[in-house]
Amino acid sequence: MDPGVCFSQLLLFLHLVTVNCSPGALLDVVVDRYDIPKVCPREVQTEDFIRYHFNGTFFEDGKKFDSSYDRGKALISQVGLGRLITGMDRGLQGMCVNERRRIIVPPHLAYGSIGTGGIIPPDAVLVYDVLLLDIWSTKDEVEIRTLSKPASCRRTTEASDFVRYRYNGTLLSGEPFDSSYSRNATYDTYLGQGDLIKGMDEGLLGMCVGERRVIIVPPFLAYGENGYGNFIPGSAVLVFDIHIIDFHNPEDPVEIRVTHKPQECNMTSEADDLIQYRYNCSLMDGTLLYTSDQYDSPSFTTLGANKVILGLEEGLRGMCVGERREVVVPPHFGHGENGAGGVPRSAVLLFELELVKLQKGVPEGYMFVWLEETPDPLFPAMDLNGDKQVPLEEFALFIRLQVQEGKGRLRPGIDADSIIKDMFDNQDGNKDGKIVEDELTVKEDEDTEELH
Ligand SMILES: [Ca+2]
Ligand SMILES: [Ca+2]
Repeated sequence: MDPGVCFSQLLLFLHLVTVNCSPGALLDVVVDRYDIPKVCPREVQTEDFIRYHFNGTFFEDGKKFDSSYDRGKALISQVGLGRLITGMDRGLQGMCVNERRRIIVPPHLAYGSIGTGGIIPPDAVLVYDVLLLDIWSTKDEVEIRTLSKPASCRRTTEASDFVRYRYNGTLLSGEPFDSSYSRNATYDTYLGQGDLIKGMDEGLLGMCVGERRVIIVPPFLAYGENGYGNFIPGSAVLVFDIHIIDFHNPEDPVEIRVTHKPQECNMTSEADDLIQYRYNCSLMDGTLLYTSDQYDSPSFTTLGANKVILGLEEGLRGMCVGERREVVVPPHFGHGENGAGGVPRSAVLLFELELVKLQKGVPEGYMFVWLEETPDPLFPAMDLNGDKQVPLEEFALFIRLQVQEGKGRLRPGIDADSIIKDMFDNQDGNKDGKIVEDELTVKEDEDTEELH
């Protein structure tokens, strides 16, 4: 016998010294919990399944008779029901995951006075050094521990939502098996449609955007007895540390929250208007993707001209100058499943908008519209000095008068002089620099839109 063992046990377990140094007299197992983790949320009980490593040696000479390390695989067993030798059924009770303990088993609680063929001699006292890796019971359910939850939560995840989250996946022992952080991309999936292991389909329900929780999944709701790949052993409990980045439902509309409405609001933006607006575009976790502040002046767009994503278009409509909004755009009204630029695939976007300027527009294809009845007949109205001809200068004066008096509107965002010149050229059929009544009549019939 190694006197060192006896000596150390003498120091640690004075009351056991006699039996330890005379193992033949052991009446029960002797358990030395020489490495207990600080946190032990669960202790082994009868009927629990465990996964563990062990080295088995003879007490007498310290020689090894078995080792899970040599087998290259941890052992799985159920405790307390006679599947193990009685000494182990007793000695494993109360053990924590990551605990290391030494269990000394007298022969009557091991292989008795007979031993086992060639491996364990008769009356052998056995020493098991055990490291517990995993523990679960058939009665276990998915366990959820909330780490942080945002103060406000518009709604929570439900089945059929599409959710994007980051996660660390570890075994109960803390050993990592997978992490979205290592891939620098979110994990994206539908919920409640069997795309995930059962435990995750359940554990991810009821979460807010930005929420963090730990989801502990027993093996029968995870990868079962077979495990998965090289990293998830058979019958392993899985621990997922989850951070929800965003989620949406394919049925979700664009969500508009007005955060500031000016007292005076008698004109709102609509299709064809030329608007100028400030924006911040962020992911739901607050990551700023784009902002109009990066440019010298706020952005311009013509509503209805298909210049911005559908969700932003919708969010910019019906605004008055000075109004501010928060607009949540699900990916089907944004950049879709493929993302774009800095926008990740299937990302929900949050726009903070402010309408800076609003110029009422004209329909697509028009340069000028009448806001009141078209003068009829038109030519005498245009011919301001009554000399039966309308040169460019007179035409321009006429059009500008209509705009000034609120009777007509030029297309915004384009130099007025060049629009008026275009309009004039369209009417001046023979290109002699003046419009006469006949030209206008003909043009009116075939190309009314230009002056209508
Ligand atoms: Ca004239
Ligand atoms: Ca002419």
